[in-house]
Amino acid sequence: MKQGFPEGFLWGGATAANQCEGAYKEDGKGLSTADVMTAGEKGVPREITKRIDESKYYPSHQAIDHYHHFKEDIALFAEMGFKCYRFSINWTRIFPNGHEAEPNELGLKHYDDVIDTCLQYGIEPLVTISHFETPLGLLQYNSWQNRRVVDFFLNYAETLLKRYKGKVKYWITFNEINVMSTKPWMAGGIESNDEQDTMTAAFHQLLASAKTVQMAHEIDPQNKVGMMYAGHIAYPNSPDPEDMQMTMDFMHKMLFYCDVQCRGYYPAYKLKEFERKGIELPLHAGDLEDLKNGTVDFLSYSYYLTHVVGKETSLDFQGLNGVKTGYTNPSLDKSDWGWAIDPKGLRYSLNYLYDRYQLPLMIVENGLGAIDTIDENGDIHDSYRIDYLKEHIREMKKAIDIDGIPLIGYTSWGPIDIISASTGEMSKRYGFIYVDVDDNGNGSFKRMKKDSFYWYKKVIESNGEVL
Ligand code: BGP
Repeated sequence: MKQGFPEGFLWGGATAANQCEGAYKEDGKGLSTADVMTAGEKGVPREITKRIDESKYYPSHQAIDHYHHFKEDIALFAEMGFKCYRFSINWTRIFPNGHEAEPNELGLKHYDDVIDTCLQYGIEPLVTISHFETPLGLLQYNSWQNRRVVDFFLNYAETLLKRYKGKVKYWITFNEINVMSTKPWMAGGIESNDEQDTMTAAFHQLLASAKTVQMAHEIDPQNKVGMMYAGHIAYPNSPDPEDMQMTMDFMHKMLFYCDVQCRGYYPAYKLKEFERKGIELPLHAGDLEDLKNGTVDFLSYSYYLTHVVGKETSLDFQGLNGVKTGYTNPSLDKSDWGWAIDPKGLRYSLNYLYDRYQLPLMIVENGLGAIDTIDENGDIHDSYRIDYLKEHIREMKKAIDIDGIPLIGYTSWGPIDIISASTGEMSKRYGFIYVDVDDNGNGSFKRMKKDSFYWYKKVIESNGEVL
């Protein structure tokens, strides 16, 4: 039986429009929630303001100016041998306020050029339709708490599916759709501490996703549409069954998003929770059929770290909805930003998710945010990033060779340095390519190849054999 990564494995990298494009008001683009969020205390974007405070620096306003550098950047990705480039289309470039009937042609033209540039190099575009870029214009409707936003999203998705029919075959509806439960202001632009509001918004996104899957298959049967999960995988802090129960509760808080999109219905544990809490799903006639008929073709997820959950766990990582969790795992090292480094956990997560859903899997974010320095010769020796990625790719290979997991692709996060979502910083660098811009947006924007650029090129050339 053939060992190793399958022929046609989609090696590549992933970005998000709001974290790389900049040009936040160019060519008719409207404001998205990412454009009015600053890095709050401890560098975490907080509530969304309705306007821009001219005295502040907003990372998304220029980011690394990928909007004007995309040809150069994609050429560098092609030099590494990319088979796939995951990027998001910024909703507000296409519908500036989110609710217009007709699209902004200049916005569509930009992504025509990005997609054509990918295809020119034989790179498969993997388009994230919504990646934390909710139009500010939708806040007047209370954003995703309002069912009308489902229709606005479907109009946007249909515009893309028809415009790029035959050019884009791989789609993701929402980036890390479960982040609606952990950082709703980032995932959907809603500002509410009421769980009913959050679960209503989550339902509307899940419904929008399911209807988009059906539409994508009608428009082009070749379309493959995936869901995307922020892979919050956890271990119990001790063999105490109570810690195991807490770990399962932690996992369930976000796995239900995957259950709905991969199985087509809300799981019993979630419906029982809703009953206990008096939470009502805002169902209309036909919704449950839409969920059932709109299950995804593949499950994609981001994998950076694993959690430890239990009665005694430290609160390094703010408890998610009261569940005690933390990055403090004594058997794991941490990144410069305190994220547990757990390559073996990646193989565990692949098995866990495949066992649960029996769908093709794709890792669409994995990477090490680190401090990079340029030496006296102008070189960037990021051996720590090579080590991180090498170990994670080794575990992916075991998942394929030993566990028989149908892994179809790997797009590492930030193939080029881009803005960190959780901190708003440039200094948390992920790329194989360094970009000369600092945390305040100052620099030459020059692109420079790190050691990992040459290393990843060899990995792809050998289809994962040379690590
Ligand atoms: C994920 C997001 C990405 C990216 C990544 C890295 O949650 O989908 O957009 O930001 O996290 O995290 P950070 O940028 O905070 O280091």
